[in-house]
Amino acid sequence: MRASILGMLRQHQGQFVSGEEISRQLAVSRTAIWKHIQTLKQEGYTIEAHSRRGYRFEAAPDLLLPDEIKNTLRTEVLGKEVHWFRGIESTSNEAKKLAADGCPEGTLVLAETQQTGRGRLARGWFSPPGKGIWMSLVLRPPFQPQDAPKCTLMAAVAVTKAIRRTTAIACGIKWPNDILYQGKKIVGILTEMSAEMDAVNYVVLGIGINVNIESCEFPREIAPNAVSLAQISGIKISRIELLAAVLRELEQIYQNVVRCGFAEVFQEWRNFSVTLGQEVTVIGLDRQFSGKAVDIDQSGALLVQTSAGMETVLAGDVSLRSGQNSV
Ligand code: BT5
Repeated sequence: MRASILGMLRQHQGQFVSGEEISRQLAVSRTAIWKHIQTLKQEGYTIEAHSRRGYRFEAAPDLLLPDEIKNTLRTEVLGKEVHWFRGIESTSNEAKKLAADGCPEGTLVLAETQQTGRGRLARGWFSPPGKGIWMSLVLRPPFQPQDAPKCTLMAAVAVTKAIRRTTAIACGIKWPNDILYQGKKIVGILTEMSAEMDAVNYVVLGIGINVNIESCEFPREIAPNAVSLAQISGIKISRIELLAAVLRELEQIYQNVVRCGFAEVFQEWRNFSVTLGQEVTVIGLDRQFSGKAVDIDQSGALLVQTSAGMETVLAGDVSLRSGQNSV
């Protein structure tokens, strides 16, 4: 109901809409409207209330609120259920809880800030308030468990396309989970799953996008290798527009993957890759080696030509020896 009231006020931007009119159109009492308006104000909306003229929408807060998202989203499944937090430990932890409790596919968890945002291997993810998109999405794909890691490549392609479309920034993908601009990381992706032997229960896609972070705000240890979209473009970027674009791209690609498999994702991934064709150093859990990244295989693993032969890299960190990035 709150979203409908908001929608109605927005339609009449700059003008008052009487409580009576809202009450008639939405079949809700004037007391209930007043209560919804109070909640909207508490969330940070500026709405002028006048005893005779009614309510006038003035401004929305710069927050990724569910009511705002509903007005902007152009998807059928992704983001239809949204859980928003001003602050949370990690959106992926929350999404995993919701997924285990049976939430629908496409459930989206968003936070303005994360206290203990996570990267891979228990690394941290810097998530300052209001400056990024810190999101986790629950998928329930009809894949075999061994296909789930390919979701990282799928998400990387979707986010790259959304960023390019929304900001015209020519970012690229570093295998497996980073989106970079001129060697600096804009986006990190963390794919986690719960599965049985032959079926996936759920996949949680955790995506962190540095949107409006200033260069001086990054902690010293990550500053040399990190950048935000606003830094690159020189203007403040609308988080909500970018979020809508990410979900739309992701939904289209995901639906296509479910119908036809990952071949198209892999081809697009190759086109956006900044890793292929480069001399790389691979740092795995128990060993390190160097060679030329030549392709990805059917499972999404990176193929690296070394002096000793072809290596297949399923997990690990890759640094580009051109000095481009070693995050
Ligand atoms: C990743 O790990 O890149 C995956 C990051 C996923 C974050 C999202 S945010 C929403 C969701 N909820 C979570 O709790 N997590 C997900 P990895 O490849 O391991 O990279 C981690 C490394 O990136 C760190 O060790 C830092 O060096 C660097 N880093 C941390 N925060 C960064 C930031 N905001 N921008 C760029 N680099 C960062």
